[in-house]
Amino acid sequence: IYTNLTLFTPALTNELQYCPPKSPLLVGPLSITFQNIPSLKRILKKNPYVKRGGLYTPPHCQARYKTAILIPHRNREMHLRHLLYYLHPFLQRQQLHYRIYLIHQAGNETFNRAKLLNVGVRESLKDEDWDCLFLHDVDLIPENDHNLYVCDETYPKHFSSAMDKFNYRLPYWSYFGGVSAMTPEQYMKINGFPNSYWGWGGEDDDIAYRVRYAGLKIVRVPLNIGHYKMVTHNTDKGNEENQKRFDLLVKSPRRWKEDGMNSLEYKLISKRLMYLFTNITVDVGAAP
Ligand code: UDH
Repeated sequence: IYTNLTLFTPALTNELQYCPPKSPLLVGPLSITFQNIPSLKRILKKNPYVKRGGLYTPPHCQARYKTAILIPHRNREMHLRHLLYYLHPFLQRQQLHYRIYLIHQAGNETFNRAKLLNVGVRESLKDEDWDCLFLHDVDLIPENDHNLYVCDETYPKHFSSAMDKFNYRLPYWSYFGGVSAMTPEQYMKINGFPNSYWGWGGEDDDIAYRVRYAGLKIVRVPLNIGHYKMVTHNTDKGNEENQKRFDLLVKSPRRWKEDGMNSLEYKLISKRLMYLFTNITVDVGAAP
C-alpha cells in the first residue's frame, strides 16, 4: 500500500504540476450583499483548506503566485467578517498561494493607515518571499473574480478602479486608494508609504506622487473588472480629517526619500495566528 501511495500521490512525490495560467474555477461577476453578517464559524466551515493564520495553498496544483493581503484595521470587526467571507473563496478560485494579514493599530491615538501598511509589508516579508503585496481596505469587496490578485511586474497597480461609492468610476484620474498592489521591489523603490499622515485623507495621493517621483507609473484594472462594493459606514472615531494633508502633499517631493520604509519605527505588540487571518497588533505611536 505504501509503495502505491508514493507512486500515485503527487503530494507525496512532490510532483504537483503548476496550476493552469487561467484558473478554471473563475465565475466572473459576483453577487455581494451585506444583509447578514457572517459568523467566523460559518466562514471557517466554508473554507476548510485555509490554514491557521489565513494561509492557503492550492491542494491540487502548484500556485504560480504568492500574494500577501495587508489590511489596515481598527474597530471594523463587522467589515472584516464581510471581507473574509467573500475574499477567501475569491482567492482560492484564483488558485493563489496567499495569506491574509490584519494590521491592527493598538490604542486610541489617531489612525494611521499608511504607516500600518508599512508595518504590514515589513512583518509579512519576514514570513515569506511574497511576489505581491496587496494594500487592501477592510470595507471593499471585489465583485468580479476575473480581477486577479496578482501584481504587474513593472508598475504599481490600482485594483479598485470602479467602486460603487463613486458610481463605478474613478473619483479622479490619479486616485490610488482602496485596493492597490505592488511587488516588494516596487514598494521599496518608492520608499513605501509616508509615515506622517495621521487621520483621514492625503496619504493615498502622496503614494501616487511617490510612484511618479520614483520613475514609475500607475497601471489599473479595467473599469469593467475592477468593481468593488463598499460596506457603508460613518466617520470613524480617531480618524478625523487630516488638516495637515495639503501642507504634507506640497512637501512630498522633498520628503519622500526620508519618510517611509527607511524611517519606519513601531512597537510590535503581538503577532497571532487566528483561524482566518494573521493578526499583527502594533503601536505606531502618535501624531506629533
Ligand atoms: N480603517 C480602520 N479603522 C478606522 C479607520 C480606518 O480600520 O477607524 C481602515 C479600514 O481598512 C478602512 C481604511 O482604513 O477601509 C480606510 O478608511 P476609510 O474607510 O475611512 O476611508 P474611506 O475614504 O472612507 O473609504 C470614506 C467614508 C468616510 C465616511 C463618510 C461618512 N459620511
